[in-house]
Amino acid sequence: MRLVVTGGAGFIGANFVHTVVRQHPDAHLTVLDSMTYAANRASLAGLPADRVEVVEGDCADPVVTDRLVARLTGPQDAVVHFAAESHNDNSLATPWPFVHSNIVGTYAVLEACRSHDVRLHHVSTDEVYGDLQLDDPAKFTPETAYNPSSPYSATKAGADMLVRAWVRSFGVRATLSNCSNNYGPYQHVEKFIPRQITNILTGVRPRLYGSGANVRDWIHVDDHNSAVLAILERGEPGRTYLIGADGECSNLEVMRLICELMGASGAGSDPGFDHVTDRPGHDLRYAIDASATRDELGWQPQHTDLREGLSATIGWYRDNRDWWEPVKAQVEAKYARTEKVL
Ligand code: NAD
Ligand code: TDX
Repeated sequence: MRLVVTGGAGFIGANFVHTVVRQHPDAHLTVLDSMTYAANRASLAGLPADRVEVVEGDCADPVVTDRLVARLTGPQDAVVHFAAESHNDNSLATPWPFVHSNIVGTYAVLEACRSHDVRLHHVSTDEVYGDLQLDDPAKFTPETAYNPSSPYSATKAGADMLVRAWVRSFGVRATLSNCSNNYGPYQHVEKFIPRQITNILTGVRPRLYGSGANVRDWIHVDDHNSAVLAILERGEPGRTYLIGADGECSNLEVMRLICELMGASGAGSDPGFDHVTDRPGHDLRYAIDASATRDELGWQPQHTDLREGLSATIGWYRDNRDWWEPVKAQVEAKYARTEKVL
């Protein structure tokens, strides 16, 4: 099996590459990554060079993408498309890279798969569905109407629409998945959970947007990737699969848990963290109904205890300071330009 993994030097893509190398001794992977600020070559360190090839290139560049996709000629070969600009806060400051990578990039990947009749799995997000009220009994399903809020989620929604159109109009053999918030090793320190862990490790107070009432549906990255593998193996081209692990938690609850696990809960009336300026247009709640994916593919998440998953993730950031320390100060300086303690 040969796979082209776009965005394979980012958080979820790198974890995917490690998982495939471990679980599929027959697999050869080509990582296509433009090595933006979000990529880290160290995330792919130690992998066997004869099984993992790393190509630095833009998936929106039709020449490079077509050249790599053309090599996928076997029945199990596929493109797994993780590459994207992925951070909502950045999309509010500078939307263009999101349009380029998420929409133009997906277009180029689709055209290459169409030209060479190659199977594609497109990795997307629950954010395309917009947000839910806190007391809404409904969760997102594959039938929920798209209603994206931010430039990030709008460009992911646009990419999903391109994939669906290429399936219907050109018969491209593509599956889609929309997953909830991931956490785990190798996640960039700009994101909520690693930001708070590394703040505590560097003596900076953790930062909670607004009141912290917003709810995210957390899933361990390994569970996301096991679902992607199940879709590659057993998914039906043309179908959309929702991936989630029933991990709904408010940001305030996650923050308190991180502080407790790291012995940084503050004292007296001080909770140990600061409430800061809220994100403009901040989505209130995401929640995934993954029952169809579970029933049809026989997939089950394995890491459903958030306390356990967070403890292991904290341990990873403690043990891998070399991986995140070089970019930490720069990320905090960027946040400090707009963030005010409430
Ligand atoms: P990330 O930002 O950590 O990694 C993205 C990677 O894509 C980086 O290595 C970056 O260099 C690369 N990239 C960006 N533009 C590129 C381009 N034009 N050409 C080639 N490479 C490019 O993101 P992530 O959190 O690993 O997310 C991966 C995918 O999963 C994205 O499509 C994202 O929308 C989706 N997703 C993420 C989450 C989450 O919680 N992180 C949840 C659901 C879905
Ligand atoms: O310092 C922070 N404080 C805080 O309260 C940061 C960085 C975030 N937050 C809040 C905002 C969100 O409600 O925490 C929540 C999670 O924030 P992010 O980690 O930025 O994730 P989110 O915006 O929910 O999007 C993530 O999940 C869906 C990924 O970044 C997306 O790529 C994915 O599609």
